[in-house]
Amino acid sequence: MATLTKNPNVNKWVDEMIALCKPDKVVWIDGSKDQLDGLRAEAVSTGEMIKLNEEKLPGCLYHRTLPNDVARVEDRTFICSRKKEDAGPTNNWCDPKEMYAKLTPMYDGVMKGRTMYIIPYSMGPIGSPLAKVGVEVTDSIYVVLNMAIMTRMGADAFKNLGDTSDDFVRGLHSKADVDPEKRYIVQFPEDNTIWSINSAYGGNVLLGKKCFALRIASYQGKNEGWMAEHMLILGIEKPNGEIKYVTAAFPSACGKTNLAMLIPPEGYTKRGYKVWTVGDDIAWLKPGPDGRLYAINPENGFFGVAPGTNAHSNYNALASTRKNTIFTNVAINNDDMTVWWEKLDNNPPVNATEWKGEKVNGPEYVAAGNKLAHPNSRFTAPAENCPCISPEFNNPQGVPISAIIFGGRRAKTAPLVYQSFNWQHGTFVGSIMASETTAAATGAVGVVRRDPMAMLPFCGYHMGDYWAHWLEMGKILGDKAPKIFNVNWFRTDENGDFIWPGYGDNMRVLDWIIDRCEGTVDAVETPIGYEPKPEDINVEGLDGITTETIADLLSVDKDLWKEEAKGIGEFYQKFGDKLPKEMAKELSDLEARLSK
Ligand code: GTP
Ligand code: SPV
Ligand code: MN
Repeated sequence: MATLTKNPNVNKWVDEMIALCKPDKVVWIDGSKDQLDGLRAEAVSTGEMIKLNEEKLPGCLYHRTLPNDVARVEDRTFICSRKKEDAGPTNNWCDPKEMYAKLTPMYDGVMKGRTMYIIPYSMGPIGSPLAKVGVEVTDSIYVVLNMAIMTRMGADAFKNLGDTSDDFVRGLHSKADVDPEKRYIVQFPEDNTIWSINSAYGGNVLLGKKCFALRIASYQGKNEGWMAEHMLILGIEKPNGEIKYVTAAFPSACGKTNLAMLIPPEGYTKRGYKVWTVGDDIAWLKPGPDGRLYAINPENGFFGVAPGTNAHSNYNALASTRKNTIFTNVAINNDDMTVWWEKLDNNPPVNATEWKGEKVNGPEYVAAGNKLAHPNSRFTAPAENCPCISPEFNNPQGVPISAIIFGGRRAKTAPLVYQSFNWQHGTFVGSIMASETTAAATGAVGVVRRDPMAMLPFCGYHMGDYWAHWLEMGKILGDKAPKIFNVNWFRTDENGDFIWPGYGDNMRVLDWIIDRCEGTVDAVETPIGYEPKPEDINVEGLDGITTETIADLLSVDKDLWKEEAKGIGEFYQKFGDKLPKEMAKELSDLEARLSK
């Protein structure tokens, strides 16, 4: 099949990949409806995908991955910079020559008997000065159909690249035998190259997402003066019609999709507040012509966590999944070919197929303590389906950011919300983030670990250099820099239950954050930062949450924080002389304030 571009750099690289993988057939993905319909039909005919109820879930497909292939694999993810110190202490590293030598034989002939799909795509709106082009070759129709939702995919992406540029990210993916022992997710930042093999799941194989838009892009951003971050982007429309945009970085499965699509409590909607979603997972940020920081969402869809999503917790996410969506590893209701997952409602289907493919009686299966859907089961939904998608979603210039919010799952230490003293202190606040691990990556769940800026698994270079880049960006932005905050929706009581209601009620915290950005509300200075006066968090209409509860949620336990500071000191030691001196100073200042 003829190439879709005259660009010799693309064609040469594609020829090399064909020569390496030796597919029986090569298909260039032009993005046309006919072509995608054909691929959907093919995937359904081979059983790779299952067609869902056309009346209830029009255009929706189901896919099940192997039980050993259900999440990102951090221990098999590598940053192969030429120098080890450029990958830093938080990444797995291997010499690129060695890694190419190890993987090349694994790709040699891997697509014999298979078709190679060549996927051109744009991360960011086509034509945006912030957008970047990628090409992914893959032997998986599932990848093609997901990329069709998650990116601006097809021939148009090449328009953005032009006929001569070499500035595209080369992504090679083969599911191979889906052998977990031979699974590798490898970034070569200096080569604009990603090689992924032996997985067929989400973040491991949709190479535009974590591999490109975070790992490679964070490295590009450092060199080119911008930032690639694991952040949602949302707009808060106020009663006067003005919209303020904020970004928020929370670790995987810690609430980005939920916050990005929140529906404010009734007291707010009645007054005319509304939230608009620009992005739910990744933000690319760059100073604009007016000196403010602007953000685009490089993605075109949502790869969201299914369990926990329901009409009450996240109405807009659920609505986004009602057509043209791919469901991965949820349960099927065989009576009507619809989907189910934990907490969708209280009625697991009787005639169910659980996520591994076994037919079970849903209520009995759940009562026995099993899960019908995998905890990291996901939906891939087009952004245009989202009822609250921002009118600025496709704005090539992005949206101006007023506040950056960090947060994670902390049962005790972190208060509901606090504001950093300034950008440098805010960078420190991001760097000391810690959170309980979730099902989004393989490994133990619920263990507290440091996850700076929610980028631990996604920073494509030395984390010390990354913090230095943050500090540098702060200097460039000066007094136009967004204000930096930290939130925690996950403090628990003595029974281990969450105290804060979360979800839509998080609007009450955003409200204070916006007021702080506008300078219309006072704050209390604490050793860790500025906190609200408890009475400045609106609790109107909340059941069982009073200003006293807020005071409790805002309490800072100095002894716990002294322990925390010790832990931060130990963590910082890993970075050696790459730790910016500003960060060491912020830590000693914190310690001094705690001892006062
Ligand atoms: P990734 O897509 O993995 O990057 O995750 P994410 O940050 O977008 O996470 P998501 O919004 O999908 O939330 C994951 C889990 O956190 C779900 O089980 C939610 O129900 C839960 N969650 C989200 N927001 C809140 C909240 O405000 N309070 C509580 N208690 N749980 C929440
Ligand atoms: C995450 O794990 O942060 C995700 C899902 O957003 S994945 O695309 O699999 O990385
Ligand atoms: Mn994510």
